Amino acid sequence: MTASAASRVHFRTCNLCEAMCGLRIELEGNRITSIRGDEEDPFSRGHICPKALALQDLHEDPDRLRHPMRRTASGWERVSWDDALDETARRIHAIQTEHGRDAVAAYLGNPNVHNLGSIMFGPQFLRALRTRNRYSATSVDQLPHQLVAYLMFGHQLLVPIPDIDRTRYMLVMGANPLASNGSLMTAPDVRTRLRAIQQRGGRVVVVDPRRTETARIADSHVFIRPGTDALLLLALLHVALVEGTPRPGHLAAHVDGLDTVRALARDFTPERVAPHTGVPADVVRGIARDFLAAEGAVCYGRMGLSTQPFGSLCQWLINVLNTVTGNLDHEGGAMFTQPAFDIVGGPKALGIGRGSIGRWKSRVRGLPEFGGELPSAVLAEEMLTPGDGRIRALITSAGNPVLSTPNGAQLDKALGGLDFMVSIDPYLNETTRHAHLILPPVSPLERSHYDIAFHALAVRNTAKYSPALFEPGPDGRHDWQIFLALQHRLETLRKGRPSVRSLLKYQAVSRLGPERVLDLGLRLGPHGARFHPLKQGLTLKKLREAPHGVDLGPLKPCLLQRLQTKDRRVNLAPEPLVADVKRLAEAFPAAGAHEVRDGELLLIGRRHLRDNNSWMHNVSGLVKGKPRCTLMMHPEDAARRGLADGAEVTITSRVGAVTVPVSVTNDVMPGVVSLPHGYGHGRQGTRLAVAGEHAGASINDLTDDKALDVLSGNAAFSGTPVQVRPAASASATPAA
Ligand SMILES: Nc1nc2c(c(=O)[nH]1)N[C@H]1C(S)=C(S)[C@@H](COP(=O)(O)OP(=O)(O)OC[C@H]3O[C@@H](n4cnc5c(=O)[nH]c(N)nc54)[C@H](O)[C@@H]3O)O[C@H]1N2
Ligand SMILES: Nc1nc2c(c(=O)[nH]1)N[C@H]1C(S)=C(S)[C@@H](COP(=O)(O)OP(=O)(O)OC[C@H]3O[C@@H](n4cnc5c(=O)[nH]c(N)nc54)[C@H](O)[C@@H]3O)O[C@H]1N2
Ligand code: SF4
Ligand SMILES: [Mo]
Repeated sequence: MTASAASRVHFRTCNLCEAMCGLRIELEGNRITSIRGDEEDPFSRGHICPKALALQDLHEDPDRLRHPMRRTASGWERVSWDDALDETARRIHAIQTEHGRDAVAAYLGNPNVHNLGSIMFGPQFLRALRTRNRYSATSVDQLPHQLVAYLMFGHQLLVPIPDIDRTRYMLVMGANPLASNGSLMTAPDVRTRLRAIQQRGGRVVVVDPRRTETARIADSHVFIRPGTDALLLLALLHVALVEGTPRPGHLAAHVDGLDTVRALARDFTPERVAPHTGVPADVVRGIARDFLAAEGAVCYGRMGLSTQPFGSLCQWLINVLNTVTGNLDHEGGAMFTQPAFDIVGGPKALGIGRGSIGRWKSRVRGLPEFGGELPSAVLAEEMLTPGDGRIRALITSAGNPVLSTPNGAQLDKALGGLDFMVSIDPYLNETTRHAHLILPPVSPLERSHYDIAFHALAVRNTAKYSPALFEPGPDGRHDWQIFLALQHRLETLRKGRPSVRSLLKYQAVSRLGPERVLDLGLRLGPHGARFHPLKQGLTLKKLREAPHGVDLGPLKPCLLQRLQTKDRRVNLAPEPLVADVKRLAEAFPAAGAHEVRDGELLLIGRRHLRDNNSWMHNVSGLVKGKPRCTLMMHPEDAARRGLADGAEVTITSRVGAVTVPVSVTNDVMPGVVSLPHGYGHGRQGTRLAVAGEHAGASINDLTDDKALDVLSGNAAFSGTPVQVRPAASASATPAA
């Protein structure tokens, strides 16, 4: 792009969260003069949130790394791409040769999923590494959804999506879409979509230990004790199945396991679970009654339900509830997408694997792999525990596991002891400061964009391609180019000699890039040119001609075509999930009730509209204002501890302690405290000037790497037991 003073307008999709908002970016020459919502985007209709403006800040951020760097005794030095890539491949190869393939681990973070090139070229790089020590943010996030989808529908990404635009009753559990903008529910402008439910006479009910932004606009909000949602869901099923009659609708002839589920729900009456959940039996019955009566109802559960000790049970029981009430694969219920680039039903080479369980186990704790990955909660112990197979080297890509995985302080320590670490990342942060080499990719505005993942998780079938806004500079490399270059070098080292064949292949694939694969996927997809009778379907060219995106219509019932189970039936009662109900019943016995031990409080997380996990605190426009890394506490709990609003408190858990200000509020239920994640900046050796001034503390220095949803291996962040007391240096206000 030549720099001229001419003004121009560029349209693209925001890549920062899952909402896929359309942006209208104005430029004078190569200077961005405004970023606004694209009114002509048929899906987002002009909506954006404050983070969209940060795309410019990120692009211009002086702290963003623009060339590879090597850590030396006297600090970081600039190195050429060839040197950095050669050295990385050489070190990985040497360590794998000496200590075995599994001595090298990889951790992939969340922004990979928002990056076209990484989705397309990351998996083959990982396969080329040939290690069983693969980790990602999946196991601190949505792993239970994927496990349950695999067990019930035969593919880990056949995740049902709430049909928010047509439902008349939406039961939101453990999600706060008004802050997060929706997750596993790509729905730009979720506020308007929730309001629309109410305007057409429907209801929105939120179940959450905190009165969230979403709860505030809902018709009703129900407090629930963290970690007990599976009990509540069983009680809803009890009312629907034992006291009422199941009605799985058009799926009735295709569903197995209904009797098993009904038998499981028999004992879990609303009265039996109320002492544990804190939700009165009549409230449960009221929700069940309204859910059953609504013409189109959906239960939707996200982070708060996945990252708890019964995360898989929760996501399973949600699917069961939606199914037995006739709302699965039904308008206004929980539906399945038919994305233009189909990673589930399309050609195998362009898709994501169906899933797998337990093909290998983690060395120390013996936890099973899922979909080729081990739980991130074991990453540190696999580095710290001596013996054969110990992890000695790590590759991170778009991840900050020191701040985002449980017991981050332990991982922080473990990273310091690695023989080699390389990070593909634009920032020198809490994780990458331990790397020997950092390989920074281009900024999001320097790459093209298509949401392979989020179109597949959206509440409408749409497709949109955005070209790069800026041409990368001579030292710019795309994530996919870094993956491909490393893969080529590793394969060459393994062969022991350069081979013309592999060089030609590397050059050919480099020339193709993500665009050609995208075009192929679009053509072969359900809306593609290949299957269209008049050959009028989608191609990349068609998408280039539609810069605001293409609307492909509302979700349609399609499960029976998309189902990937071997017997082509829905398995309502997969054996591992059925068996796990016993663990639930034992954890919350029929005769018992919740007991508070020695002033213990249960810690949960929270998200704020202006945060994005750990990595956008270097944008001053987003961090200004009142400090957000505070511990929310109910007035009764504060009074008991002699704490006034704003007092510094020390929070301790089994694994660590942090100090933050307390924020006394009725918005959390008694016995529960809430701290956001993604903070804990300002550490030595990082290069994040703005974030350092808004450092906060990391909740994951409190969360426990031993607390898991044992079925999936997902981290159980929610409900971490903690003690809270006035910070040592602070003088406490005496209790009234
Ligand atoms: N602004 C912003 N947007 C984001 C992100 C961000 O960091 N900031 N992150 C993005 C990512 S990676 C994701 S995965 C999504 C997450 O999207 P959401 O899941 O919508 O996000 P959270 O705000 O974490 O919502 C979880 C809710 O669960 C509640 N909760 C905690 N424990 C329990 C429990 O035991 N039971 C119940 N019922 N509720 C519980 C919490 O109080 C919280 O309100 O957001 C995405 N969008
Ligand atoms: N206690 C608690 N912990 C949590 C959560 C919680 O709710 N509570 N939420 C969890 C969830 S849902 C998630 S998804 C994880 C996130 O966990 P991670 O993915 O490990 O962490 P992020 O904070 O998203 O960090 C993203 C990293 O990617 C880099 N980056 C950004 N864009 C790009 C890019 O285009 N290419 C490359 N190569 N790098 C890029 C950033 O600089 C940063 O280092 O955190 C989890 N941790
Ligand atoms: S809601 Fe998400 S996609 Fe939309 S502008 Fe904000 S960060 Fe971007
Ligand atoms: Mo996430």
